[in-house]
Amino acid sequence: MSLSAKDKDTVKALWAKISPKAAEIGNEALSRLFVVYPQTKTYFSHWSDLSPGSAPVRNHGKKVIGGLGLAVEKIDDLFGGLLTLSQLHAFQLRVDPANFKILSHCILVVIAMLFPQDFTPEAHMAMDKFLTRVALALSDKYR
Ligand code: HNI
Repeated sequence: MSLSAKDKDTVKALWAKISPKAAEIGNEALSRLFVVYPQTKTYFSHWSDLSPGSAPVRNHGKKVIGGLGLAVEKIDDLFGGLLTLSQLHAFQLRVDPANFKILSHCILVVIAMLFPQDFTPEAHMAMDKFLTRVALALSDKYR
């Protein structure tokens, strides 16, 4: 299931609209991840505070959305563009790839919540496909 030219255009247009709020999106998505799916907290047990909106949650939220911004830039070559991040998540962090789907879900929920007008069914589908491809690229180095 690759991204069509139209999917890519839709993702880029949505991203241009929402990326000014990257910090808020990241904070909301990670805050929800830890509350709704507390099993995901195991990877972050070295942090001082995992509660919604805490400093480490905000800080890391920015990084994750920055990673997504990179993915939008590299949308024509996600596997190459996300190689370093894939190696990090596979070899160092050893994040179970099932978690990518869970985080993607939280990101979609947050975009829908913050940008209801822009989150059309078409934008929803394109973003869902994009996040699925990003997860696949991030899992590429697992085996
Ligand atoms: Ni992820 C670090 C991007 C999903 C657990 N992650 C990062 C960094 C980026 C990033 C960027 C910082 C790298 C650096 O410092 O060089 N992560 C992404 C993206 C996704 C994602 C784009 C999916 C959309 N990461 C996940 C998921 C988990 C996860 C689903 C686990 C539930 N990531 C981590 C952990 C770190 C991390 C753990 C290190 C954090 C720290 O501070 O120790």
